[in-house]
Amino acid sequence: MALNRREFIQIGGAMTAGAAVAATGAAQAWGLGQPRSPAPGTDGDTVVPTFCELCFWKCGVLAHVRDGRVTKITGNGAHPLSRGRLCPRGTAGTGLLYDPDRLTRPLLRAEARGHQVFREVSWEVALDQVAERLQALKERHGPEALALYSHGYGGSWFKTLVRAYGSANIAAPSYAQCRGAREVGFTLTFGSPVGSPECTDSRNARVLTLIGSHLGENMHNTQVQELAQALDRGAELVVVDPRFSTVAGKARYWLPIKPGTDTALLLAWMHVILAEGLHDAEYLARHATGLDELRAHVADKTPQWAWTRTGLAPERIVETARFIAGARPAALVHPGRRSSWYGTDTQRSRAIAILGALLGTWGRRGGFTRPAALDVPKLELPPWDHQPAPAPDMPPGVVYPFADKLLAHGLRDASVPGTHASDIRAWLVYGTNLLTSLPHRERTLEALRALDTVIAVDVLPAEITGWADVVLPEATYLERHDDLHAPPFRDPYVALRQPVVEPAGDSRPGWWIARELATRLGLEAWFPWTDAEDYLEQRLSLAGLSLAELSEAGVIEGPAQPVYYDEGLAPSFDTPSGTIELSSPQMAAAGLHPIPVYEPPDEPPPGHFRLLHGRSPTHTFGRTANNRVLGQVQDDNALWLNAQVAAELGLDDGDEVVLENEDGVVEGPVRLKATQRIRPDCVYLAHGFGCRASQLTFAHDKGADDAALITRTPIDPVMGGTGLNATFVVVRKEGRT
Ligand code: MGD
Ligand code: SF4
Repeated sequence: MALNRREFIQIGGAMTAGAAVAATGAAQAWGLGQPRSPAPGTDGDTVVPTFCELCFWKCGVLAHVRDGRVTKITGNGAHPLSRGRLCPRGTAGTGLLYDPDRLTRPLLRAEARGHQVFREVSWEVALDQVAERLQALKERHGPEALALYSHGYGGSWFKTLVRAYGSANIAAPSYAQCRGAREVGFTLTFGSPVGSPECTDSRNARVLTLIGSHLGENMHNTQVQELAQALDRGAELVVVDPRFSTVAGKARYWLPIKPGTDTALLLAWMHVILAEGLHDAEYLARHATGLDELRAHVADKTPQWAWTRTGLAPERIVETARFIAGARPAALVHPGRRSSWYGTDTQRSRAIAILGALLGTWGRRGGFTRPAALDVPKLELPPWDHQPAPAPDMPPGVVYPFADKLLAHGLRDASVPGTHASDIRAWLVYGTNLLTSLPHRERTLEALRALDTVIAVDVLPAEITGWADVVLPEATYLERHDDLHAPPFRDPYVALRQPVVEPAGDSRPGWWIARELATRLGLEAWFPWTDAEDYLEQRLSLAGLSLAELSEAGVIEGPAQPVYYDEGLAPSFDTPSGTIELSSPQMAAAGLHPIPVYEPPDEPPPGHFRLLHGRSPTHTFGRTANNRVLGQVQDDNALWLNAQVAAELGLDDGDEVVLENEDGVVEGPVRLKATQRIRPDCVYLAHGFGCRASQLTFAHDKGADDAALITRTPIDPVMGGTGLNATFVVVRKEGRT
């Protein structure tokens, strides 16, 4: 049974007695106890530094507060990721903070799951319920029957809770549905992943090649700033995309490649570079192995060979190969971010990495930096006292040999009765709307109907919360502390998330919720602190820092360090051979192609288009769709279709159309954007719209949801990622069949 779009959550019932736990003294409890004085030059505003959560980049922000309300949010000049500037979403945090639809009270399901009726309860009742359910689950089925889905920085508290409880079944869609294939491909090649924030050195690139990476629409603040800096300095762009993206408009070369054929182009580029001796022979001789095998492998991957596959003229392939190689090593071939495209994605990412190696870009200025993090040790915790069973995220008898994190869709499949021997019976869902982030929506619904227990921790009544038995309302990032952020980055730093204003209603910080649950479950030993400030103080003291100094500036930078191999940093590659592995013995040992092989994607059936999807600069997946500030800029998506094809189908720009996939799933209506900026064989949607949750009163029913149409996903044999660009659809005017 598909969920009816009109189905909704009725939140009813009065708050029970005792709901206002800790209503007195709340300022102290939530970390707002310190007096703050007005910031100079702000007309009386108090300015509090913290870091953003509108996406996962974690830029430093300055929240301006007056009379207990946030009036505006600006970039923290001291923070290495923002350097005083934010992207449009970062400035719109108030749209989340003051969203009238926010979850502000704990909720208990009042009727059977699927009826979507809740009653408000006190925190004691809600937390007792969760603890009782989890205790009973452990006794009956063992701790591994619990899966945690967690996406977002506040999830760290719940990861500790679930590990302490005894389950390692922890996953996020950011791996198998996003950058997992990229990280595995780069790790197989160089011994380390690209990471987040990416270790790309765009700002120093002379030629920057973007393969399906729509920087500027895909808005990661630092990356966009660095792209602008590079362009200012005269850098040139090569953009490979079936769509004339915004950044393609700034490129020297736009290569409108046939979707799914990028590996053919990459192999042909390698062919030209090696045949013409344009590679960095000295760098490869010092650092790489497998060059002879690679040379033999690409000998017949000529530009003519690639032409028939990619649709790109051979002369253009030769010209761009020479152009890119002419700038080496300042010739970054960008690794992209969401790499979950065709189920052949680790091999494509390997091909990008190998091309980068031929150009000598890894560890070189204008290529990739090799940063290290500031050393901020973690608190010592007791060992996890339970030996977790083998993860059930792969189907029985199937192994994806290089899957180094759990597969979110695999845990979902293990929650559908009868599919796996080792069943998952309960989900704790933190900050991820699985109905739109996982493909095969029907299967997710099947799991949600079958599970014994579903608990959601969220800030908004997203669709997933409508399926929960208990909904725990979290305070937003502007109302809470979280763990310290000290990632590897060119400028090493540690940043603090701290509350700026009081939590709305009876929402609570994640650290408090997780700790309360731990106490009820007898797991306090993994939470050896009284509150977040105590935790942060203890952790900072291990690094010789204090919370007082960090809360003042929001960020502390460490000493500058060398980040390039030829400028003082010793090269090291954490592969089995200790070299860059152009041909991968690890892959060969696992029975996989040691050098990427081009595998053609399926062709669309007659009358069908390949469905492509990407990002909008003012939104992050579905998490910002209800943000009324951002909605003023964009509140829905449009379906891009080639203008000539639209005319042939009798469709006009602005028409309302619907899409239907090969399995008969219909999505829309959605506005048509008839444009010459896309190839005739594909259509394009920005992801994150078409919201089905009626309680999100602003976003509900606006635009179309690409995820609902994804019912066929080739699986990457290397690491188990889902190919999300393998859907074919027909497009027709609404009402017409
Ligand atoms: P969202 O869909 O934005 O992202 O997938 P998700 O992580 O599921 O859902 C975010 C949820 O977090 C919402 O319910 C929101 O209300 C809640 N939330 C926001 N802030 C907070 C907070 O501070 N605390 C708590 N507790 N909750 C919060 C993203 C995933 O999707 C990713 S990373 C990628 S790259 C993939 N992209 C993608 C795609 O482009 N197309 C399709 N079809 N599927 C995709 N799946 C993947
Ligand atoms: Fe916030 Fe934008 Fe930075 Fe993401 S890129 S953390 S939304 S300011």
